[in-house]
Amino acid sequence: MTDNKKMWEELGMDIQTHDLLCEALPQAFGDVYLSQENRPQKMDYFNMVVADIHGIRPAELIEFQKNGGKVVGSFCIHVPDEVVLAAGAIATGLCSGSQFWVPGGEKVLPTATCPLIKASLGARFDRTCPFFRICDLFIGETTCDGKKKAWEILSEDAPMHIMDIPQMKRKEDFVKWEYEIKNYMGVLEDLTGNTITEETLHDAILTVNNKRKALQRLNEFRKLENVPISGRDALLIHQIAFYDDPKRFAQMLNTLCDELDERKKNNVSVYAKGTKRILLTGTPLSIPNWKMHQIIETSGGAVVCEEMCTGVRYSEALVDETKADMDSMVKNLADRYLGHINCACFTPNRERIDDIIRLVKEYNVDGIIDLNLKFCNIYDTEGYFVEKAMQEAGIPCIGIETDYTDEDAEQLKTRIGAFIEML
Ligand code: BJ8
Repeated sequence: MTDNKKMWEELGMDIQTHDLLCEALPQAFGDVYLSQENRPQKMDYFNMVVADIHGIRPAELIEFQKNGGKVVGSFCIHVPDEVVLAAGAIATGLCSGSQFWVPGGEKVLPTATCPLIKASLGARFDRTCPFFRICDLFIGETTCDGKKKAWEILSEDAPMHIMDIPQMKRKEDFVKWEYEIKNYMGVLEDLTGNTITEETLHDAILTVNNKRKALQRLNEFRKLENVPISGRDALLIHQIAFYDDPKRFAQMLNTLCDELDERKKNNVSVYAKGTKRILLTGTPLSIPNWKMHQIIETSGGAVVCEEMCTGVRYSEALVDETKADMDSMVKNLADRYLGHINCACFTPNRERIDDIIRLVKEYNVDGIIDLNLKFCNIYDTEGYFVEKAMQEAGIPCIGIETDYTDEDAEQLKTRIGAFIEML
């Protein structure tokens, strides 16, 4: 801890305020995670990462920078990590999931902005998150209006590059996204002084694919009748995927999956028989936002799948692994990063609805919770189609809107408990 303090001071953080966060996190983690019964032993690694989330990984990033390395932070799964790795830099996620940072964001943003955006800006402006101090470059994207405008404010304080994501998926939009990726590659080459080669890009594609394959392997276990790992633990792993070293992460997750294989052989389940299987869809759940999973899983439900960016939207599709010339590999990246992410920022976005229906079958889901972060207009509006399609398909579905506070926890418990009861 003393070493961490020194590091945080050197990063120019507001130590006093940050201490308040450090005090609150272990309690929250204990309540949601350590209170679970029969957790896989190999969750130890992920527990350790969270226990020292502002210590271990930031220290690694700083060490990397001391040797001339650059760290690039991003806020959206449309931004391809592969090109960051190919340029010899480290990519890290930056989306913030704690109410702790929201008031700081509200100093510069309208209150009617989603908590994810407010928390992200608050973490930077309040100087209470080491990741937001460390990054050499911040990558924004033009997905939703809230983010677009927030990046302009963030750029007053932080070095930013913005990727202009198309809002449709026509042929010309893919061409445009290829252009954006190439442009991004140039920015990274300038930042790092390294040239992205066919070799480094191909290696990076394999590295990120391997991380996604490990997540896919994890999610396969969640399709079983006897689910050997809780939704809470699976969520935590997906959240850590955005921060951790990708090779180490894949290795540690595969080790956990070996343990889950054993559990599968022995028909071990972390849930009692008859627990209702829930699919969560909607806006992302950034670390440490564990609220919904905690409520569902202490109200007679099991979260078996997240159709979310902190879920299968991140892990399902792979980039074509064929080693090819630069243009072809960039095209493959564009295909994956535009074609296979069904964010509500697209119009139309029928593929997301199709995905939900497919996932319901694959994960043998009893009911769907369509989750919206307060003030996220695009997901809220798209909820119309989600609920309509589920009604047509005869799949029970409930729409929930919430934020990062605990103020509505009791009310949510009542609503979710009643929903699960009627499944
Ligand atoms: S690909 S979901 S990570 S944009 S919740 S900030 S949309 S107002 S986070 Fe997202 Fe990329 Fe889409 Fe995924 Fe805006 Fe909505 Fe807030 Fe959101």
